[in-house]
Amino acid sequence: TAETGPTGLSDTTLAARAAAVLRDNDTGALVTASPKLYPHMWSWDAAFIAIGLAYLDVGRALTELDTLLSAQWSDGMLPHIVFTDADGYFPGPDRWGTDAAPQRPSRVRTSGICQPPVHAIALRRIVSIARRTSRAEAELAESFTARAWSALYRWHGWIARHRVAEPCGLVTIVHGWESGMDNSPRWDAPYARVRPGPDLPPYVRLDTLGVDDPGERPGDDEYDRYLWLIEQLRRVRYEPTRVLAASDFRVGDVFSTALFAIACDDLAGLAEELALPVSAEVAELRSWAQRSRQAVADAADPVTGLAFDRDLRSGEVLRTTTVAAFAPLLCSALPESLEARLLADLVGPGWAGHPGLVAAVPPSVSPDEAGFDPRRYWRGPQWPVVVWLFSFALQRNGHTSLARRWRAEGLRLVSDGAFGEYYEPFTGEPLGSTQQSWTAAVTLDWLC
Ligand code: 9YW
Repeated sequence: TAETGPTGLSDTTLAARAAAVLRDNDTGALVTASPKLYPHMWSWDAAFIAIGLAYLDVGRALTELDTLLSAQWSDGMLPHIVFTDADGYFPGPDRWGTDAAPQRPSRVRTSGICQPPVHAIALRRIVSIARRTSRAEAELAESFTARAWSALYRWHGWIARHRVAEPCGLVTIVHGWESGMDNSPRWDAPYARVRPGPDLPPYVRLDTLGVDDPGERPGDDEYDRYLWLIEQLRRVRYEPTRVLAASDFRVGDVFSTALFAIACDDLAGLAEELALPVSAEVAELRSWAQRSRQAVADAADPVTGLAFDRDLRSGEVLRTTTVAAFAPLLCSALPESLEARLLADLVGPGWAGHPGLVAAVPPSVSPDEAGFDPRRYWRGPQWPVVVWLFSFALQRNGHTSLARRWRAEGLRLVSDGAFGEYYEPFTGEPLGSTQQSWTAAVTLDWLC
């Protein structure tokens, strides 16, 4: 189209550049999360990347999911990183020590934890993109779904069996990395209780070398804790029945719980659409969805609707407000009037409507919060992929004009064509990595 974004790039040029990012980061079987900083496959990135790829080539999108599924552990877990042979990222497979875990996949090396379960959401989106594209691509996507469905069901079953906390029903994470929001202030209190032991093996960080300013990344103290948790998990060989007790970090994550709810419904929905002979499994998925939605509702403040994580070691409700506290909006967990109030808060001056934002989309932390840091990772910057999740969910849940507005504002955020990992909210400067694959992928979804 002839439309142009704020920096003058036409939609067509922006889409072409986004496609080029995915092509340039493509190793053949997987698209790396970014060229320099993250030269491997990350689990939830792969799901978003597959959606973007579907606009270019449905078959290639399905390959992306296939690559991730071929790294599935025998117990059902989808690992958070599937390693390529590239150097340059720490902690690599040796530090994870997953070779000693009997459940690991035999042909690829992976990390030993997981990330938010957005894969069924992606697959359902890809099927619908394929149906709009051509009959041949629709058939390809549908037959892939029939083949891959049980692997995704096993992944969801692993979460339901090993990671749903009693009695609150929240999805449990044993490392901040499992939330995908590594150094979010959500995790400050639980991380304060993680005390790295003297036997933490020494290490050298590589992530700070890949960015212009180390201040855009988590601090060294935080990294010590991240590495200490890996040490604890590795010592129990990532055995799912032992990691909960082994980890000093055990938290019920509202955002992952909301995503699990919609992913369970999407996986069930796919089976129904394709009439797969899995009715007992579909009933289970619906009950996991229901349980998770209820857990998010229970975690919500009855007056504001904001939902809070829970530290499962101390029992404490973690009343730190970040963008994740709006999780009820993702999965329609709340009664209508409370949802309206929560939504008004998210579009209001504390969040997406904050005066001075370059793009009117929610930052990871409100600029009004004491610890807001506009440049540091999950502590303030805007993340296109999070904006995508909210605009996608709002669209589905009937808030179509707001969804359209956030799509337009999301495009404003990425309109410079750098495809930043995250953005400084008041200047629009891309931070962290550039040419970040999932940013390119959500851009394609917004444009196409
Ligand atoms: C790291 C790849 C990953 C994302 C995470 C994000 C970051 C990796 O990058 O973590 O080593 O810090 O926090 O959500 O999947 O894009």
